[in-house]
Amino acid sequence: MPDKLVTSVVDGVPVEGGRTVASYNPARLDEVVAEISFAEASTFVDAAASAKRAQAAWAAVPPPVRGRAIAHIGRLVEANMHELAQLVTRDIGKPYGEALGEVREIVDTCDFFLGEGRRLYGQTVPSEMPDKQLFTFRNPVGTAAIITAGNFPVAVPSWYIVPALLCGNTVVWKPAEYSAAVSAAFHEIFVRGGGLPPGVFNVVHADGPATFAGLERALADGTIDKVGFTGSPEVGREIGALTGRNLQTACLELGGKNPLVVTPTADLDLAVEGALFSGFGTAGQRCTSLGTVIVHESQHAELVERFAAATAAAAVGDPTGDVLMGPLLDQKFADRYDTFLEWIQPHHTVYGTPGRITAELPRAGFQGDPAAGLYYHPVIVDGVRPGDALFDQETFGPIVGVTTYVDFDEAIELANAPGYGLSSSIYTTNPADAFAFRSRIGAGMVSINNSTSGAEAHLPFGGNGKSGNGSRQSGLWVLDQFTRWQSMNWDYSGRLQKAQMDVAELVPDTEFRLAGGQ
Ligand code: UN1
Repeated sequence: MPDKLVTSVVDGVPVEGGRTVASYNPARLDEVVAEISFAEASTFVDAAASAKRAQAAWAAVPPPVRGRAIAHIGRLVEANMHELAQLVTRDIGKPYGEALGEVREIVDTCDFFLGEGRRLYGQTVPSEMPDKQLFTFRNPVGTAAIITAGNFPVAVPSWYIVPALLCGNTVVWKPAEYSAAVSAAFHEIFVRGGGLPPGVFNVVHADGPATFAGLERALADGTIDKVGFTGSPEVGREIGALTGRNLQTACLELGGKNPLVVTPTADLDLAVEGALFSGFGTAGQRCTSLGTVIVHESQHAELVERFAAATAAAAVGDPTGDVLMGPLLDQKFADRYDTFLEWIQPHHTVYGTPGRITAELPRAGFQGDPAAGLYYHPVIVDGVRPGDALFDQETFGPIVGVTTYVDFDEAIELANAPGYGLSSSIYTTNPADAFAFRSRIGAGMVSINNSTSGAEAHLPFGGNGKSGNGSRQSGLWVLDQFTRWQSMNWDYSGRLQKAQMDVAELVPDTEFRLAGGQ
């Protein structure tokens, strides 16, 4: 039985919605993790209004005090680390070791931003006129609507919510429908740990259409000033269009078709390890997951043989155990993944069994009961080329393509061809290749001799092309999402000094020349 009904929380008060839906453990489909009360669009509108009302008082709390609130949140997350990680595993089937890493990512984010409360630096800038000083200040944007996916149900929300709060914004968070139980726990820890006043951090559980309708109204009302969204490029475009019509720029973190290039000088064992983790860790459901291995033709046969052997030997099964891969996140993702498997074509060579792990299609060494959950076989599809859907489009799930190249230019062309630009990787022992790859790849993130996934929480995270609109999360760079620069000038000369007009100039001697030969 689920512990409790998960509801939205607006202005510190639980709000039930119009319908209740059960959320299941994808590793044990007979286990209901929580009953979720889904809100109407009007609840989102109310939450935005509540955030708006609370914002001025929150912005008036000195930033170092807000930094202390973030410190306390980080401590409370740490004190609840195992319980929260267990809940991540129950809610979305993420293997426990990875779930623990995900919870640590919240703590890392708090550790970084608690200090930012004592910085949030502005600048003093010299004026072109005497007795006048110029300054810059970072101001909060106002209210932020944060809409997140469920594959990282707590780490990615923390990338938005921690800096948003630290910078003096108030928040309306709309988590993924299928990760509502762990989202509710995250919300409670944040509100309690931070001692956050009502309205500072609201959570709304709603489906996509209700969220979109609510967001549209809140933007028109002027109660939402900033939108952060992590999800698909299709929804990202909609959010981008909606915010653009309201003269806002959203922070958009969308999907990826992340390449991993294996050069002739690569350490193949390392490359295989990286491909295995980034291809099949989180069952291939990270936006940073490996899309296509692009291997030099001289290494192709050896790489594919070792990668296929490593994949066949990988631990798959119950995510409470020590496995590389658990189930897919939710039935919705399993259904969509089935359609990606239809993209396999006769000219492809497939390693592994495309489809669900069942008694008829068993997997040797499976840990647990495959019939209990949404378990799929990891598959490698060799011979993908531009023009194949499998090469061109993101396939959220445990499927990795392989293609070959002849010269370095071709490797770069193939790596950039799908038009995403989130993460990328190259395996090489030649520094010239590493730097050439870095400068020519379109991705926002580049790994050298490391997998495409597993970014650290204080480096800029974000993509280009179909992967986003150039916004960056994490570290100092996300401050530009949640603050606006304000400039101030202060003239204490006692007279009106007009910029560009009352500027004293020194008189340069442009005619002077050194006498030759002296
Ligand atoms: C995502 O899948 O949306 O870099 C984020 C990584 C993780 C975050 C992934 N730290 O793979």
